[in-house]
Amino acid sequence: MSPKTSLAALEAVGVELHAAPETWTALAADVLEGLSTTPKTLPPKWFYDARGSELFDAICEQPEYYPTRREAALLRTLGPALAGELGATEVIELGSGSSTKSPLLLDPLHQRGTLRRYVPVDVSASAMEAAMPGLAARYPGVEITAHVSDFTAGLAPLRERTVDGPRVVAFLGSTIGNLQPPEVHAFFGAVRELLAPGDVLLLGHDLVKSPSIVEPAYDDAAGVTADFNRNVLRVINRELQADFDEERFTHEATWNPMLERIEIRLRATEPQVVRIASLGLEVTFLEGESILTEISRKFRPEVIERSAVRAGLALRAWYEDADGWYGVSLLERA
Ligand code: SAH
Ligand code: AVI
Repeated sequence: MSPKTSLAALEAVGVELHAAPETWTALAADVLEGLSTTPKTLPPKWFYDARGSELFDAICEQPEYYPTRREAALLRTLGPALAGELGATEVIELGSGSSTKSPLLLDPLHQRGTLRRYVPVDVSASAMEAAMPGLAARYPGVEITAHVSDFTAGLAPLRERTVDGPRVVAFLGSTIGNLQPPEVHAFFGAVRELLAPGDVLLLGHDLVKSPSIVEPAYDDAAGVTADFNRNVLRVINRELQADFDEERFTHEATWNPMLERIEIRLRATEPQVVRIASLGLEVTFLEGESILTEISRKFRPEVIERSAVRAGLALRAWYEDADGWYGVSLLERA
């Protein structure tokens, strides 16, 4: 699973690349573990090959998928004040994807003349490759160091500082909602190690609201989210020589009121046996049996604050939109 991103292409636009791309072995281990247990699960990071990253961008355009528009609106309002308050010289963005909202933070920092370095981090080499030339042209003189890596696998390579001044670690899009609580704890702990006094974590989080709004956001009428969900089967077919028939799995997005999260599944329409040749594995599905492919947690302020405090972070500021659909917070090292 080597990234298609070519070092030469990125270097040509002045971007330094650090690649610890996802390996075949990591996918094999996750598939073996996730499909050999009941209930079956797969980690959501495997959605994001080139097609998956494009499908995610298409999800963001769907009328039902409000989080992107809501977060962008908040950042558009907050960006200039945040830039003034933080005066950041460096922005590390975790799960940056195609960096569409990044300019809402980077532009005001650049205009104030403080921005020196931008460090996007994402497992999707293709999203990185597509986004970087535009950003390099937009911010002349700003050092861009792209990391193709898993942000849950430790952030030690990001600790080193090459520019003086305040650092912002941005984690946007409510990607935090795709992490289980123990993963959030580990993630916050790792981010804490990146922060010195004066630095902040800028976190975007979707908030708890009526399932009548949340469920359609994950089951759009055009079927883009369904296609995104099935993409993980295409990734496994390609990388592990499997024979999943995506037509025999339906997309499902249901609100879990106890855990306040959307649960995204692929449900077998009929009994079937899937062969994963590279693993020498046969996976049996009963009719109606599902794979949990993603959770998308929705948050209350106290849940964010409690998780942060447990990991040695403190909530410095909380912002949300007028009807409380989406929030952005600033966290710092306690
Ligand atoms: N921040 C962007 C993209 C969100 S989509 C936005 O707000 O629109 C989630 C992004 O996180 C995708 O680009 C995906 O490739 C990346 N991602 C998911 N799991 C990851 C992981 N474990 N490590 C690094 N990147 C990950
Ligand atoms: C990336 N992440 C925050 C998205 C979400 O809303 O949980 C992924 C997604 N899955 C389906 N639609 C969007």
